[in-house]
Amino acid sequence: VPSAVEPAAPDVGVQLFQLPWTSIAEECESALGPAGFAWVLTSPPQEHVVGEQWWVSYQPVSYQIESRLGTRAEFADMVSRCGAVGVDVIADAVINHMSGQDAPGTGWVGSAYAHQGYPGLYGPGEFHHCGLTAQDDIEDYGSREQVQNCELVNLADLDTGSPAVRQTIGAYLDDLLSLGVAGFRIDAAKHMAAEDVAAIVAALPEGTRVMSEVIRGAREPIQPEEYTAFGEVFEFSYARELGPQLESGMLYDPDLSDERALHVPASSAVVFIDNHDTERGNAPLTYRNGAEYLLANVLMLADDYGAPVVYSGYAFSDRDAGAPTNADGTVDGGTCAPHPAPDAEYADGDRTCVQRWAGIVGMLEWRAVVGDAARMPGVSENDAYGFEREGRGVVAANPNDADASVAVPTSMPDGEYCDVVANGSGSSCPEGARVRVRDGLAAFDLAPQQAAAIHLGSRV
Ligand code: ARE
Ligand code: CA
Repeated sequence: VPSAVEPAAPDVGVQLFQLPWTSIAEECESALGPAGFAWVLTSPPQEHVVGEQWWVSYQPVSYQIESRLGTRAEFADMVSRCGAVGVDVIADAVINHMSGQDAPGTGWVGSAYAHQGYPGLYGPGEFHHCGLTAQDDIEDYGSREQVQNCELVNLADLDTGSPAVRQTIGAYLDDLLSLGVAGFRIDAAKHMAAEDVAAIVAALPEGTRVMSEVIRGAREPIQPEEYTAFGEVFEFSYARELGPQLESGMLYDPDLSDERALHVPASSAVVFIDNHDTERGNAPLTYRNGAEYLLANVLMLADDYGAPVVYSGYAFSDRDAGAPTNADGTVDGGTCAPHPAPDAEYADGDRTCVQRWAGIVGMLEWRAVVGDAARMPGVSENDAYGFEREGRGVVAANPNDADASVAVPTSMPDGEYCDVVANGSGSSCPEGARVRVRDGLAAFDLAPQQAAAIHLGSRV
């Protein structure tokens, strides 16, 4: 690696969906830390209703940090072990609502609950009773009042305008911070008035990272921009814009100014190709798409917009199916071997382990090398497309079904460079993974649905 190339820590996260704390701790040490991931987003850590489905995690019944994913001690151990290898933990905070069961029951740790009663935590007076729809459920996303004060799929909707409720939520978040988490994904943030979330965030220590889930919806009154004053937001436009390009096989440059249309400013954005909802919904590309999914992730990781989060879950054919469990009902973390990457052949329940794919790990190295170098205008040629991050790296992708070549203008020095997507890093590069730069052009020969990337430090 030339001395001019000082790898910076890229702000790339990974969502390890429904992975138990003990497994995340091991993953931090063996994969995430070494690859340079800056943060890991966990599934919700609090006590939840009992059930086989993954989504029980999104139905809190108390704020005890104990769930199918692990105990409080395991959570704390994960945070400290991840921190020791430079990986922050972002916890998924479910604070808009509690559980969505009509009948009373007992939670995972034994806490009793009723639809709007959580002994010692919240009583009926601390919930919204919107009175706007027959069942108090959200029916019309065009109504701000319904979206924020009615129930999202029957989930008991907390009165987040109430100082007492805000304080109880704040105490839960403080408890997680006391265990060392760096910040929170705010689940269903759209369903809380931005001023309510702002007030809850204002009470947290300065520097706490906040990422609000506000799904951008056309013609909806509540937009992500309302939530950027106190943190980042997940920008759903990003994947929505890339998906159709990949489906049509025609990649083109985004708006290269700082302000992309229908996107929050880059510094406010967390971007992703899919997440646990969209892979079960209308995401055009998921782990099932193998090479094409990797290609999409490579383009996202090469881009200069937002903080990317790589998604890693488990294979499923039933939308509701939870991850495999142990005899005691806790989630089994599974293993990452022996799938070659990317591999679309998974059995239900297999972990996809996207964070370990050579192309993903290689792109983290690439991103560290390119740092904040400008994204240059791209070129499309023979149905392939590529662009340079000025003077530091070049990426190219062929989203089509036939071989394609593209020559991408670059100011990188002439020479042979290693494709870090194929090779997983710029070192010990086999002949077949090399790309030549000559006279200001990087020449890529790409197989169908192949992406490739070279950086200053990958010169052979
Ligand atoms: C489950 C059952 C329900 C049942 C409920 C209560 O599926 O039938 O009524 O339990 O018993 C997850 C699952 C749900 C699950 C829920 C609670 O996806 O199936 O319900 O957990 O266990 C909207 C929200 C957005 C939300 C998505 C799913 O705006 O915030 O819906 N996403 C988050 C999480 C989800 C989670 C929840 C919120 C709840 O990421 O995983 O639900 O905590 C347009 C709008 C969007 C809207 C979208 C879908 O695109 O613009 O705002 O997203 O439609 O309606
Ligand atoms: Ca609400």
